[in-house]
Amino acid sequence: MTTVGRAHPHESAVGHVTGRAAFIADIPPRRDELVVGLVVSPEANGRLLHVHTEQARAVRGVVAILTAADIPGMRTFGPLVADEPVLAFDRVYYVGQPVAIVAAESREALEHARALVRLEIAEESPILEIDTAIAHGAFLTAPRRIARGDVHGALSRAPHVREGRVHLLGQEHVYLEPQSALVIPGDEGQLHVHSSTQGPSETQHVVASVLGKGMHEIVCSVRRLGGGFGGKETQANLPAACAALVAHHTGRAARLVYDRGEDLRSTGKRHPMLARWSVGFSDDGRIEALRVHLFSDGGAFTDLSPSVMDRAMLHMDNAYFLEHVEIVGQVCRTHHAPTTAFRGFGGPQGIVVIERILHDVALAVRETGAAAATSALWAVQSRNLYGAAPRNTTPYGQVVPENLLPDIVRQLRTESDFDVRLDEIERHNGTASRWLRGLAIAPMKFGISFVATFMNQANAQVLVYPDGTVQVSTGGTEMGQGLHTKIRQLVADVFGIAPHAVLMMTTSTEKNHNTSPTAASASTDLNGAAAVQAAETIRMRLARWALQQWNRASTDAECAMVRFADGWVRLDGTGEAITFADACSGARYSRVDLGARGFFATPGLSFDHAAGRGAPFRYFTQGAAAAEVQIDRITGEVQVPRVDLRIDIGRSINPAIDRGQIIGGFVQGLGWVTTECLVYDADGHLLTDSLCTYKVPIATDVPTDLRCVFHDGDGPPDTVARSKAVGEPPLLLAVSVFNAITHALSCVSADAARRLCLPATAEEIVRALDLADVPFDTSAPWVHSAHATRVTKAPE
Ligand code: MTE
Ligand code: LUZ
Ligand code: MOS
Repeated sequence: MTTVGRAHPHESAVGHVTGRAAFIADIPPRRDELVVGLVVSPEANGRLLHVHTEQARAVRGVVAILTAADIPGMRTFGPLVADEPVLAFDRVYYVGQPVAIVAAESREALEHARALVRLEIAEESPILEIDTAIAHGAFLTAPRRIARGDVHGALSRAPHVREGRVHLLGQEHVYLEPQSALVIPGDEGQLHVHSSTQGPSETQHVVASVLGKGMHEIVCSVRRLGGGFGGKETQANLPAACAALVAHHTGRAARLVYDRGEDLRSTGKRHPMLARWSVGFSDDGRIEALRVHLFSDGGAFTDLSPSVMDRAMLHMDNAYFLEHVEIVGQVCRTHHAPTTAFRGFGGPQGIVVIERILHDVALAVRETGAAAATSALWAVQSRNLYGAAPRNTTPYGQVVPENLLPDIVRQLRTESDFDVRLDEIERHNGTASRWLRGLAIAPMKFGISFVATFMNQANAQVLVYPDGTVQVSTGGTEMGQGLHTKIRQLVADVFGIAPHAVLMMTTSTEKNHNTSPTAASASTDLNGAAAVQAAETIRMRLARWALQQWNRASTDAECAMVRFADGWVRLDGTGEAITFADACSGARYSRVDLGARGFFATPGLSFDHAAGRGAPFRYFTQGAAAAEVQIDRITGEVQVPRVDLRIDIGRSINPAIDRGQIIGGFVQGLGWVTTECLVYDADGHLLTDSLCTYKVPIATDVPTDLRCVFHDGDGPPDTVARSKAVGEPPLLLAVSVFNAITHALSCVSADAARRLCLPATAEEIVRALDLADVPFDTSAPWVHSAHATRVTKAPE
């Protein structure tokens, strides 16, 4: 009996619900341990004139106060460009930027001293908006371009042309465990870093470079994360480096755990984006030419912004064939915390933009009377969907292999009863009801592989013990997504043993080095493949050993006849059999190596950044969603009574975990498109710095009727167990809810639909519906507003 394909519980399920699963803050303190906290900039922009620490140093129990001058190695770091200071030196660039580190014997001493550190800053006015950054020429990158065909010519030939723009806000990760690190000094200046990081190798690298040490002097371990969602792909590095600085200077263990408010204020979020477009289309809404200019808010430093922009541009096509197209993307520099990876990594922004463009086209088609009002959006979507060759190549030249989209969308329409419900909803909207309803589909395809080709690699270590039990270590980190459970199942199947005989060990750089962060949804594809490969090496050795015991030739062909199943090792077609455990102990006695390492590098990838062409993705996870919304016309409040999801994830390794990823990802996306609104004051202070003011979805926000179907498919032949990545793609399905809200507004007026920006908060909907006739002041500061007019003062 195989275990792959079964709904095994998450390896930490019991630990999570009982509270026994340990996070960084739960590791028992050592006797010499110091509590660490940061002093951060209260200003968004200015010259840092002086850091006054004398009074704070005098507090009893304070052991160290460190500033940039105390950094022995590199003062700046960054995954692509080392432009981010660990601690501010000559200037401050955002509210919440770390300036000094305080280490104390107790939390009381720490808080007392923190309040006494005084920062002297000569304030300057900050850039807080994409529009302002563009006006000032404040950019972190030069424009990048992906183009095909003759856009200029096609735009001038097109029967209709429209221009438009849409503004999307960011999103806070709200992982349950805030950023945390515990650093313990070891022999001869070595340091052991326990970090809640998605990228232990990068954390190791940053700590080493900041301390001026070799990477071999630093070990970074991660047992688990209390969620990451991209927010710990790079941004766990700064707190780890700060704790390491304390351990380095004091020789004592040092622990830094952000509180929620600090985490919300100091760490970067999803990239806000602004898109401007010109679209040329035929009478019936087929896109003939499209030019899009995307601007993202990269915050103060580069972080992963160029890669996020790449992925946004590479997902601008979403599910649609764009023959003549030009996509230009540029990252703006503002005085916010550096924006970073967040589930979808620019992909969600890219597809919201193209979906809005299709709405714009659909509304124009409706205005010309060329198509019936009913299903205008759906008609335009289907007219532009990727199809058979030649309508199946992306703007960057990669063919969409196994294009399942037409099939997925067709089945979704049937199972969601889409046409009938759409009719009924549009009829309803013609009545004078207080409730405005909407229904729309969003198709989705998400490219699997890191857009930086070199990152698509992984290694794994498998250790088999003489009692037939197995330990597996990979560079992949477990953040709740079920990676460890899936790898455990995969390895159990290689040996034909029960999953409980396999344990996933703490991720640590001393076992698996030079690894990529656990990200891009590809961790099972990468680490799972490496682990399977290592396990297969050992299985081969065991098969040879067994054949020798049975006095058989141990050729490759004979080895292939040895079966590992149900805890036994058997020779096909003979009665020869030995238990797996006996084989392991026997093989050890015969001095067979029962440990192996596996290495996997994704084959077949190529992407030329300069040309904007190539095949950056191994395959696409595809799906579609149909969402229904109901809007209160007076309050703007949105309810989501029903959602149908259909997604192709190949052959699921663990359907229970995958269902959890799909529903969890969808609901996280639902928050982004509806209620999660980041509000800053005019000086760049985050006003929504608690979960009272920043509204994430809770259980009661989950659609009442939420259906989730795995699209029937065989999966790609060359992925691990023919599975497909599942982590990020479902978040993109929540764009269906935004489409449904836009549809509802379009039943009132085309302008209302065109005004809507993201998130579609209640206030935003009321504003879009009718600027003149609303029961409250739409210039109120918390109305985030479509065309980027913005908050100028805090709500009273
Ligand atoms: N699921 C949980 N429970 N917690 C998380 O932090 N992160 C998401 C997704 N699902 C996340 C999650 C993100 S951003 C990614 S990239 C993938 O998991 C990473 O893991 P995978 O590659 O194993 O899918
Ligand atoms: N991280 C990264 C990612 O460095 N490159 C990517 O392409 C990516 N994609 C999704 C999430 N994280
Ligand atoms: Mo996920 S944004 O790739 O960590």
